[in-house]
Amino acid sequence: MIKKVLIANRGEIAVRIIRACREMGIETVAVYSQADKEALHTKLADEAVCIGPAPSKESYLSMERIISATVVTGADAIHPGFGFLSENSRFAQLCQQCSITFIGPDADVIARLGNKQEARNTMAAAGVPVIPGSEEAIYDAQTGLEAARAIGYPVIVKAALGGGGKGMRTAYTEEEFIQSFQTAQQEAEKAFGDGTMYIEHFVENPRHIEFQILADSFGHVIHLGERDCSIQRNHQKMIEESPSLALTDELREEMGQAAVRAAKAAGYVNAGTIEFLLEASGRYYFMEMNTRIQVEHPVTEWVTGIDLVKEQIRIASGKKLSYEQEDVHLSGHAIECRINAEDPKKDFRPSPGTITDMYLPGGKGIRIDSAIYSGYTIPPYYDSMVAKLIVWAKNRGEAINKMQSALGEVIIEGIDTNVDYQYEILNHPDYRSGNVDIGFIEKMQRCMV
Ligand code: MV4
Repeated sequence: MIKKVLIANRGEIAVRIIRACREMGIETVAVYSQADKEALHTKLADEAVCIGPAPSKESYLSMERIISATVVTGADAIHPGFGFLSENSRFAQLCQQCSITFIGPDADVIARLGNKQEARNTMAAAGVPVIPGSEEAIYDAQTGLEAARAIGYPVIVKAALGGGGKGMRTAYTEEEFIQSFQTAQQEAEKAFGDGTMYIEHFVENPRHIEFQILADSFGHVIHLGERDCSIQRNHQKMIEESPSLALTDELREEMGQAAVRAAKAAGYVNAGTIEFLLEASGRYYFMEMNTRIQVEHPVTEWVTGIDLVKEQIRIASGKKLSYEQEDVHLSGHAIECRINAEDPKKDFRPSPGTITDMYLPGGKGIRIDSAIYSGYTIPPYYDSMVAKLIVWAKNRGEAINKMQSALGEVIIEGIDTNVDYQYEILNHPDYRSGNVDIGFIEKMQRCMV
């Protein structure tokens, strides 16, 4: 039984987790940095513990400080949210050693899936389609060159410990390859302290489709359909939706089953996401698996009616899933826009500061997950995402109209936001017709300048 949860995060996701706990009758402990004394999560939790100065390294990324706060407050579990320590296998292991329930998968599963090259091989062995590529780790450019020749150009060189676009380079020719490999490897060594690389054929102009799964500790695994996350910029998603226009019911069924196989092959327990690249032809490939609750989880919650954070807590408490696959039906259409404190006119430069006045929309089919309020000062130390606006309607066209109407009502004074930019994306004929891939924003941006 989990009686008290420490939330090792901040911002809207911390608030989201506090709300789920409260509804379940579970006590909550917030941790906060000196920059977050006035943050909403600090105010909303039953208890709050200051864990250090503003920089994340000395607060939200400090395992010792977070574990200490857990022990001192007598919390029995930690929910890591996303980012920070959420996919850190050493942290999950530390929790286990301290008899604290980590609300997420086992440390060894996080570690195995965190190595993208190992994850790829695990999935291939389980019959999940992977992108043609190298089967073994590659440490030098010469070996890479031979692998690339066998795979066929264009190729992409990736860091085994990478993700989010770091330590990744494409090569269209042999001439280009050596340089690309070395640049990617240097970046990987700097970012992850590890130069283990692998190579894949480069899939051009795909969509990013990810499947939500839930897995309990009794071996039950279900999928909750997909999210189309193709609208992104520099590996930062901007708009996510469910279902995807690109999937037929047959393809959804097939990819969903592949996602379930993937989770089973990894020995996965808790909520997870299988990322796929989907070609226009309908061919799909496993890319990586995320072992955390994700920013865009609300679109899945709305089309399935399932509360993912509550399921995470139930699973971590050793309970069986509340749903079987037959209970899961996708209904209507949900879209999420991420509202960031940034200036799209200045290359999306972060725009922290004080919110002098604020009004957020509401009404039927509108959900706001945020941690901002009028008079709140957004600190400059953390992520620029300050709110998520999620809408639901019977179909995609109505959901787009509702989102535009809602974006039009948003007032956030005192800082710059991407709200008007989001509105423009939703106006774009290619977005409206669903004619998008992961290069959409880049192309739209080129047309604007
Ligand atoms: C790829 C790819 C094309 N082909 N792999 C981006 C981050 C990391 N998760 C893997 N990524 C990609 N891997 C092959 N073989 C294209 C990307 C990619 C991408 C993927 C999803 C969403 C946005 C993206 C933006 C640029 C590149």
